Amino acid sequence: MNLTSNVERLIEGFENKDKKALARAMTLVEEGNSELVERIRTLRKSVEEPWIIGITGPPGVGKSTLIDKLIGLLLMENRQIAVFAVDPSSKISGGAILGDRVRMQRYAVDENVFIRSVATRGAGGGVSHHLIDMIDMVLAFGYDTVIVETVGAGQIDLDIFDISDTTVLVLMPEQGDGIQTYKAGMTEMADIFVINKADKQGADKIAEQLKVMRSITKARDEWQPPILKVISTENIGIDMLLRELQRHRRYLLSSKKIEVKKRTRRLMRVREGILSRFEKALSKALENLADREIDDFDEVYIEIVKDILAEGGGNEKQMLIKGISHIGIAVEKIADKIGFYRDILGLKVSEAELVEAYKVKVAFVEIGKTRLELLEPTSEESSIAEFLKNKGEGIHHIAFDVLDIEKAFSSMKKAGIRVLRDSISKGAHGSRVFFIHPKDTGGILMEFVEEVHDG
Ligand SMILES: Nc1nc2c(ncn2[C@@H]2O[C@H](COP(=O)(O)OP(=O)(O)O)[C@@H](O)[C@H]2O)c(=O)[nH]1
Ligand SMILES: [Mg+2]
Repeated sequence: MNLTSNVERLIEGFENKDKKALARAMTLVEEGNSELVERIRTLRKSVEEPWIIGITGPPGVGKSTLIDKLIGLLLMENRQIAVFAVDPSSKISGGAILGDRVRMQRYAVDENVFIRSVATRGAGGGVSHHLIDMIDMVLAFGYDTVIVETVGAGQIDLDIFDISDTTVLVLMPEQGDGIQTYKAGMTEMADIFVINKADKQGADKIAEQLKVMRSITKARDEWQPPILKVISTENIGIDMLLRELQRHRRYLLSSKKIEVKKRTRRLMRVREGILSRFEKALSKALENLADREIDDFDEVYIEIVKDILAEGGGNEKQMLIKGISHIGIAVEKIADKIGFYRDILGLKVSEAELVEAYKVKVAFVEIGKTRLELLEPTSEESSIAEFLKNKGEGIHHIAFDVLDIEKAFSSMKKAGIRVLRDSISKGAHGSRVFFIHPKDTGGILMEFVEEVHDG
């Protein structure tokens, strides 16, 4: 399935409010298909004033229970809610997601609620990147309220303050030595404090500690984070939480701080997008160079940059050309040439195979990431036979590897470039190809190939 129709299908699904399309988009995000996400992002208008709420805190304090109750209230306000539970990588809370699912699942079938867990990867994460893309997908789908549940550990939980408009830090009584031991920075950054499990002893003690902390770190701030006592299991205090969330949102809107939030998110999206592309390209480059001694880091760097540019800087003019797929060479007899390429140059040469449609036999010679395609005519009517008759052996065509053959084809047509056969046709191994006339290229017949995409 090629990219264009994939995107079209997904967007159609989004328009029809088909949750399956959204789930598919999520999977693509997790697989790192940033191209597709970018296309959806540009093609589909997203909710204009989304509300993004972060709920963070140590495992077991009752975040999921609280979110479940909050969903109930938000639904009464006609909000469309997407919830992301970030699966913590920490051992302590293993299995938390299953619990989250159970606790929130009564809403899983509600069409106004979408619940999804987000897996954290190993070190280096990439969670934030996926999360931002996932949030964009639900906003494009039409959800206007996003709740992100994260555990207070690791990078993602600091990022949550950048991702969310409002961040709620959930704590509970009997939390060891109190808030001092809690991850530095988190208490200072929260917009609202919730002391959940207020049915247990010690809630007031934590509230006092938070007040002291607030008077020290927030003395000059316009927004004084409220400290709320809540019993999520009994639905006590959730309405108060909703009111404070709304008050904070009004504060963001009236103080124009919402613009700062949006800007931070925009920059974060760029940073994460670049980082994730960079990481992908880096591992690919390292893999390609694995068998060699690498002294020249510039070489790796150039590989990476080339790869990133080819992977779709989205530049229309570049036609999403990834590189040279192969160079076609017309020969009288493949068998006569194998000795040179294989034995003298030491390159790998594939078995010759028949391509009926073009009345040729082809053998590929591998050279790094690209190949030579030796072409031998099997009939007098073959265009290769004609080529040999007119010009003798030599370079017959150059083939570019493109990401989106339809886009390449239509831009050629639009530019008035002469396209042979005037349609895209089937090439080897399920690929799709078209050719343009040598007159427009400087005397070389040019082929465009899109390899098969999965999905
Ligand atoms: N006593 C009491 N238990 C609660 C309260 N809220 C949640 N719990 C319980 O705390 C446990 C962990 O809740 P959960 O929502 O999974 O916490 P999370 O890990 O922060 O998402 C569950 O057994 C809940 O039933 C509360 O207000 N009071
Ligand atoms: Mg949870």
